[in-house]
Amino acid sequence: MKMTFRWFGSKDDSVTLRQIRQIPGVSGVVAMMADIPVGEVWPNERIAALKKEVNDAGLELEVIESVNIHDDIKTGAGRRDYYIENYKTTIKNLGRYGIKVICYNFMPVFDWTRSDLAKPLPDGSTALAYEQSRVDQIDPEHIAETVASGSQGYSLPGWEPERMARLDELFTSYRHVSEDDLVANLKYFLERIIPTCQEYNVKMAIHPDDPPWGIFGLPRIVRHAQDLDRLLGLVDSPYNGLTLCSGCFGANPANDIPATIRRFGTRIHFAHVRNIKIESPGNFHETSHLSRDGSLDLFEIMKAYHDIGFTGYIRPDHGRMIWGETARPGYGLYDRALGIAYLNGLWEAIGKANGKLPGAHSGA
Ligand code: DNO
Repeated sequence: MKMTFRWFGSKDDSVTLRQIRQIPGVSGVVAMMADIPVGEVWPNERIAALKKEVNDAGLELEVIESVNIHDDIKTGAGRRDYYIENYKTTIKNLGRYGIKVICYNFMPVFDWTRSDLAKPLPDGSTALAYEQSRVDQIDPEHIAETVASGSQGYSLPGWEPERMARLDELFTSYRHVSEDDLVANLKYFLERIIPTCQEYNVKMAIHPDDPPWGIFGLPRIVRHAQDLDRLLGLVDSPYNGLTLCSGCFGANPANDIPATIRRFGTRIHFAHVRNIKIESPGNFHETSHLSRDGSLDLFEIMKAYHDIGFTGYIRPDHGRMIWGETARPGYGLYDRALGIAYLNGLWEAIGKANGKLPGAHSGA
């Protein structure tokens, strides 16, 4: 596996490349370009500059999270072919600069959703939380304000202000989009981009819906293992793969993460590994990565990756805010660095117990 760390860019992240370089075992960062409007082409010069900046800091840039999908592609609206052509150009441009994996999602209107971005935990830290009854009370058209009020002034991935400003219009555009339509629109998109991915050796890795159930009456199609089967079958190519996010997919206790890893093995290109505490159905909060702090068994998850000989990219995921850090919710330095140390420790121990050399630093 290759251990990575999500980074939002020097202008938009409280964490520096220099700090990331000092976390043991990290090979590279997972980056994005939040200022490029969804649907526009990512220009070569911008990609070249980002790559240089990351490489100059002694880190690799091989994964992008995310190149977001324009809502016209998801709804199948008039301009989808135009946006698909732009997406193909972005894939080509990224491929030319050595990007190997693009993480994306196909969630209508909203990316990830939480009811609280700073829930106090008993140890004095804060974490992201989801409480169904609170989400049910939120007027979806005002959710952007709720989210912004807890975001510490940082932009939040997937909550682009220009999209949030036209939520009314977005909701209307999905009014007649059923789940089957959404699946058909994903197929239409994948059929057109996967040949380009193959040509430029860039693997697509879809992120599950977060949380993995329906919200605000919108269609959702990446919620459980049957959904993953269906979507991998839409275009049966290694370039059509998964980002398996343990904390997101695992919020539904029926989703067995180690079993999912063993089942989809080589189609998982990117692993997000984190823990959550499920309080009751539909209610959870995030925790430290440690197994005993949450509901997921991180040892079993890392063992499953080890057993399948995982050579893809992995990153710790949302961390708590600890030690007085002020940062983008979920994306501070300290708790994610602790997460990496723990994941590397599990990986080394599992490898040695299996009689194999640790592979944490050896790359793909
Ligand atoms: C939230 C992230 C998501 C994820 C996208 C992938 O913290 O896990 O925003 O990056 O859903 O497209």
